Amino acid sequence: MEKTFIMVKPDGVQRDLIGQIVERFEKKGFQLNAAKLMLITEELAEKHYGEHKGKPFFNDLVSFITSGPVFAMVWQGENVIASARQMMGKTNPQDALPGTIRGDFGVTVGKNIIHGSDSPESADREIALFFEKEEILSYDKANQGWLY
Ligand code: RTP
Ligand code: MG
Repeated sequence: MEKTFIMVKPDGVQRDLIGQIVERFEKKGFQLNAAKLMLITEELAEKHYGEHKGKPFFNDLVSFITSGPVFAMVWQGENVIASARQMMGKTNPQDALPGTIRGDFGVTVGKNIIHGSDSPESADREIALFFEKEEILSYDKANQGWLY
């Protein structure tokens, strides 16, 4: 089953949006496979955002993403990578539609609340950067006898 890496960025954590963001993915119907509150080291930030090295916003991006706790997650489901990107909205919250996470909660491009992998290759790479294999749990949601 397709998996993606989703992260509530430091601004989303500071603004107490973890619960609402998790709820949107749960209500959509995706399955949470892994989650942790953590600090990103500079080394991890530079690996995670390696594709942006050399761009004018790179240093600000690294200092922002390492500035406080993030909430890192793995979610799974059919087409979850593209679907999550739609739920997040455009990179710049000014362009993100109402109803999307960035459209509803964000204002500036540098503080846009949430990260989500942009392709299957990015998802594999990012999940491996943030989680050990044993931390990722897929499970059967079939009735196990205690749902009434
Ligand atoms: P992300 O990787 O954080 O999920 O965001 P994204 O795919 O929508 O956007 P991306 O192009 O990968 O950019 C990574 C993050 O860099 C910041 N950014 N600032 N013009 C700017 O000042 C600018 N452009 C990008 C954003 O915070 C973006 O999320
Ligand atoms: Mg990106």
